[in-house]
Amino acid sequence: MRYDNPVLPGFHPDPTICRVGETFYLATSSFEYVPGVPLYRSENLADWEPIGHALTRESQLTVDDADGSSGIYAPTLRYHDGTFYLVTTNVSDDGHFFVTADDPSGEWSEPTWIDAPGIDPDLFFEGDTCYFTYHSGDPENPIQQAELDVETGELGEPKTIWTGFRDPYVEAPHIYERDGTYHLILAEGGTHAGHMVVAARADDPTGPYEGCPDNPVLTHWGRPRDDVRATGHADFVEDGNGEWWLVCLGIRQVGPWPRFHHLGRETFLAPVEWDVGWPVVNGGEPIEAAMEGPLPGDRQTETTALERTDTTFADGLGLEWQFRRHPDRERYETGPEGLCLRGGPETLDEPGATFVGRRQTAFDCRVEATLAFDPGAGEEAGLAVVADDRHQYQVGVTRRDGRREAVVRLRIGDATEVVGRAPVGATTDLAVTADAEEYRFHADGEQLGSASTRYVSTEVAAGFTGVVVGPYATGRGTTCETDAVIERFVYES
Ligand code: 6LW
Repeated sequence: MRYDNPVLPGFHPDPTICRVGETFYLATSSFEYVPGVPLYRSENLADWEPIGHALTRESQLTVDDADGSSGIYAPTLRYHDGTFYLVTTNVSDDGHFFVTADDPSGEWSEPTWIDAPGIDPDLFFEGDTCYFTYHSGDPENPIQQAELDVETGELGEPKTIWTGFRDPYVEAPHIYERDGTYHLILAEGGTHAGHMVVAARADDPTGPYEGCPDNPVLTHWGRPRDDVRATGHADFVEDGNGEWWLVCLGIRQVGPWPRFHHLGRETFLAPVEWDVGWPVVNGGEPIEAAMEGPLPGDRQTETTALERTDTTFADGLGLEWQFRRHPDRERYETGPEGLCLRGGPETLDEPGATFVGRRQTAFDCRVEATLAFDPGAGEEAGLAVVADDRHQYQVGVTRRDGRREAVVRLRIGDATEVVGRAPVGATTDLAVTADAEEYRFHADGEQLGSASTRYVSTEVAAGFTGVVVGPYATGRGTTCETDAVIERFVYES
C-alpha cells in the first residue's frame, strides 16, 4: 500500500512506537514545549491521530528556565502488563524519569526519577525484569545498561553493552526480542547529514552484542541530493501480521545550495525485513517521500489536525497547540469571543512571552488570524513564525505615533528589522503564506513583507526543534492594558 513520508510532518523528532493489539502508539521529544511529549495513535502506521500528551502538569515537567531545544529529549514508549511506560530525560531538570498510564490519552502518573547520567533511555521488559539502557555521555562507555526496579526507580549496577560501530557518541539505544535473539538498534553520526541506524544482536539482553556486518542498516550519509536526509534514531515495531517496521527521524531540505530544513526533524516510516537474522531496512534502499509497504491496516482519507486548524477557540485549544515553557494561564482565555491574549512585558524573543503555536507541517501553507485589538502605545499582537528566541518573524498590529498600524518584523540572530508597515482598523485580517523558500506577510489582504525560510531553519538557528506558528501579544516592556482577541485562526496546508 502507498503512503507518504514523513508520516508525522513538522517537528516530531526521536519517534518511539509500541503496539497494543491492533493499535500503534507513537511519542516524540518536545524540548521546552508545553504540554510535553505529544502522543499519537494509528491503526495502519501511515495515518496518525493526536491523542494527547504524557507531560501536562508542572509537577511532571520543569522547563521554565529551559533554553530553547533543551528540556525533554528522546523518549521511549513501551507497554507491559497492562501499563504504558514513557521514559525520557529532562536535561533542564534531574535527568531520566518515567511516567505511566493505563490509557495513553488520559492523565499520566507523576515522574519516577532514575539516577543515571546521559540521555536516550530505553526500557526492555523480559518477564519481571526491566532492562534500562541509555547513552551515558561517556565516549569510552557510551551505551550502558542496568536492571530497573519500576516500583522505585532504583537501578542495579550499570555495565557497558556497546561502544559503537564507528561513533563513540553512539546514542538512542532500543532493545527488541525476535525468535529468541535480542536486537540492539542505535543511532550514530549525530542528528544531521551523518545520521545512521546501526544494528547489533545477542543471545541475552545484557549481551555480548555483535555488530551487523552490513552496518549501517540505514543512512542517507553521502547522498546530499536526496529529498530525505539525516535518517536515524529509529524505533522498531512488529505489526499484527508479523511484519516489522521502523519509525525514525529525518529531514527534508529545501532551497538553493547549501540546502536547509525549517520544519525540524520529522517522523518517517519504513518496512524492515530480516535476512539471516539481521534487519534490512526498505529492501536496502534509502527512504523516500513516496513509499510502498504491507501496511497493517486500511488507509484513512480524511485530513487530520496535522494539516488543518480552523477555530474560533469556542472549544478551547486543540491538541495541536503548544506553549514555549509553562504559560501564565492568566494571559490566555478562550471562549465565545475567541482567544483573548494578554501581552506581558516580554517581547517574543524573551522567555515567558505571550505566544501559543502549532507546528508548521507543510512547506506550502497558509496561516490566517482575525485580530480585534485596540493597542495602547507600544502594545502589539499578531502572528509569529518561530524557530527560537533569536530566529522568528512577526506580522502584528501596534500603535505608533497615535496611529494603529500593522508591522512586519524579522529577528535573525542579533539583527531585528521592521520591513513593512501600514495603517489598519480595529479588526485586522493577518495572514502568513508560505512555500518552501519564502514566507509572505499580509494585513487586510495587502502584502507588507516577505522573508526567506532559510533564516528560521536549523542550519541557521541550530537547535532540535522546527517552526511553530501562532498568535502572540506583548506590551514591549509593560503588561498590556488591552486584550488582543483572535476571533478566528486558520492553518491550512
Ligand atoms: C536526542 C538524541 C539526539 O535525545 O538529540 O542528536 C537529542 N541526537 O538522540 C534530542 O533530539
